[in-house]
Amino acid sequence: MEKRFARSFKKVLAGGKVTFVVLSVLIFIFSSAPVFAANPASDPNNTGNWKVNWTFTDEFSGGKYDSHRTAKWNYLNTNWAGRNPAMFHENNVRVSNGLLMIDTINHNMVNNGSFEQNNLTSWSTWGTAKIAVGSTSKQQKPQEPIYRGKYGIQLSASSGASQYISGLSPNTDYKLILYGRNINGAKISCSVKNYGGPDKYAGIDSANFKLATIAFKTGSSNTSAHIGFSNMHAAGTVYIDEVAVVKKWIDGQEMKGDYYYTAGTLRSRNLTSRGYYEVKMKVSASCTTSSFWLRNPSTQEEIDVVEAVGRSIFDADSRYHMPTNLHAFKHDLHLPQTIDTGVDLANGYHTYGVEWDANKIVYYFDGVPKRTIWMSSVAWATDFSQPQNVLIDSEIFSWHGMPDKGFSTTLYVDYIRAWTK
Ligand SMILES: [Ca+2]
Ligand SMILES: [Ca+2]
Repeated sequence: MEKRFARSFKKVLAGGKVTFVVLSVLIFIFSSAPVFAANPASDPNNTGNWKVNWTFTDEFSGGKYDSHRTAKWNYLNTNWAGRNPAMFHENNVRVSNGLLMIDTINHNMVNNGSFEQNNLTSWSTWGTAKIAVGSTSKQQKPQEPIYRGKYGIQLSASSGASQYISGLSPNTDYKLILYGRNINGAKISCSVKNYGGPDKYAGIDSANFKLATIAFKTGSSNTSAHIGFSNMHAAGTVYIDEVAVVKKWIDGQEMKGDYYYTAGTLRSRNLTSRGYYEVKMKVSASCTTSSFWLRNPSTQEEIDVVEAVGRSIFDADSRYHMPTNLHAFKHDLHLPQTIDTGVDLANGYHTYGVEWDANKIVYYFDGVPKRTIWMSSVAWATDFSQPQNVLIDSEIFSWHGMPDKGFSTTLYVDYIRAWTK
């Protein structure tokens, strides 16, 4: 034992050269760490003389340059409340322990209200009620049998469905919302009863999906309500989807229209231009999106660096995918391309970057270039000389699935960094 130790010790002494190399490597690693942090992945040696642009850079660590909710970021999007049915909410954007966290929460009090369980569990039905199956296409048409996701409910003549909703707060404003369409002589009636006030009704008579809303306020001691919908006529077919009971006000913000989730966003207050932009984040392990992009607020050109879906309900491989895109909406130009990263993006932190210059747009994953769009190949390339906002958010893409009642998820962001010249 002793002998072996002595021999090893001698080896170390004799290996002075080796020690020198090891030390040099260590010194290089430690000394180069801040250099890497200060340079864009597109130019690690900074031959282009890039500078960190602190207006769009945030480590979310509470330091000098972290000004979440102040000079740097809006926590709401001034001209967009969020993709329905998820409404951006200030409280869904949090910062602690060096991380930005964006929550997405389903506030629906209805069980199986989107029918995405592919059954009628939790519903009492009469007549002939059954599951309707849709296409999960990205742009669902109003004349499809479902409104969002993949499933809805279909009612034949003189049929209906109802559900007792429990867990409501007394003396509180709620609304029932649902989408319906009726064909071949059918007619839709929906109702809210037993909530502590008079029975309330609304109707839909439309061949395309249309929103119905019934506002109601629970009584001073009522914590439940009875909701229902039916095909009143002895003919035709009714399709219903997206049934929700949601508080009118959630933490001081009114839930408008058909919104019943809350989600979050950060949007830079200032416009930026060409440069290298990067986010380091852990994608939400759900069917919601984790997105980082740039966009011109008036002319609407958009560089989507990533719109990741950590766990699509309809696509098991979504967890590996980094969907990128380039949009010039006013010219209907869209250049989507999905990068297969080969790793589960919801399992850890990864960097997603874009180099935006006059000649090209290059998408990076973990510091490696993965896709290049040459401006010379793009119609309307000059539009991408316009300044853009930097944005991050979480949305519901219904074509990746509709999470059920009680759903809550979080997107974790370590930093957003920007370099410009
Ligand atoms: Ca549905
Ligand atoms: Ca951080």
